[in-house]
Amino acid sequence: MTKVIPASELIINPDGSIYHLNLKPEFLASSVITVGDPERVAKISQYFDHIEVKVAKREFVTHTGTYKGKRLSVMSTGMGTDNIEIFMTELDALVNIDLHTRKIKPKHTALKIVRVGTSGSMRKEIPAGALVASNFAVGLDTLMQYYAADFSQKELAIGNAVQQSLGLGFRPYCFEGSKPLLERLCTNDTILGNTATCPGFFGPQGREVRLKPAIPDIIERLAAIDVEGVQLTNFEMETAGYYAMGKMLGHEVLSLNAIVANRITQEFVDDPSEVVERLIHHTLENI
Ligand code: R1P
Ligand code: URA
Repeated sequence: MTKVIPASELIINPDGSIYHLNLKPEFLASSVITVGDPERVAKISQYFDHIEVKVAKREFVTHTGTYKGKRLSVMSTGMGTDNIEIFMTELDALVNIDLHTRKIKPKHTALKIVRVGTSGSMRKEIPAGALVASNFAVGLDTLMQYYAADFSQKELAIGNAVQQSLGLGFRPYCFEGSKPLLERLCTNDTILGNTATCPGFFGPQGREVRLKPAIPDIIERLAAIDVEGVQLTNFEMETAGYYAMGKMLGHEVLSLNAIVANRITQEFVDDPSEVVERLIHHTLENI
């Protein structure tokens, strides 16, 4: 007998929508494009043939419609893996939990989820303006201290190498993205990379404004790691959380990065909207 999930553990709003995302199951497409910035949702859905649903609550904005006849949802998450934990759990509940009986459905549904986000390059040869698909992602945050997950030998080795290199008191978690999505979305105009997901934009990515980062050479230390040919290429703040939650919940997830800054050459793109727009078209055409 599957257990009934109590109201305190999975909160449903009075109208039957899920607590933070404010969505009912019928509002969600099985292919989902995710973005950090709520304003980026409309920048993607403007290309839809038509929009059937628009819902917003907190940083979670959803537009569902069709692009060239294919049903898609575009959703914003805000910044950070703590948001991704909420986002992925509720997204999964929309398809894998019967919200009326509060029981796990006997048949699992796997969603396709593609992140379209901005990112900073830690490699001279990956310039601002490039598009990077994340093969592996390493989370420097502590989200996975609170979940039990299975790691491959390679994922464990990468996590260990990062822990050793940064001298952290916990092992960063590493997961691989979806191979089928990578095959479709990592095309000639996309660089295959591996992403460091950080619990902040400034100190945790080695940026010094008024405060000195505790690991000032974090870029050099991360860039020097090589585990069976896996080298880290870029910084952002969500990908490892997506890959961890996606793997544990059984969804296909891929993160695509529009590189807006190069941390080695210290360049920033003249027009961030241009590279993001290129990534949006790339994603809509290939998802
Ligand atoms: C920081 O500026 C934000 O940009 C990146 C980081 O992951 C972080 O969320 O992604 P988005 O452009 O999707 O927000
Ligand atoms: N997002 C990040 O998290 N870091 C960058 O350098 C650029 C975008």
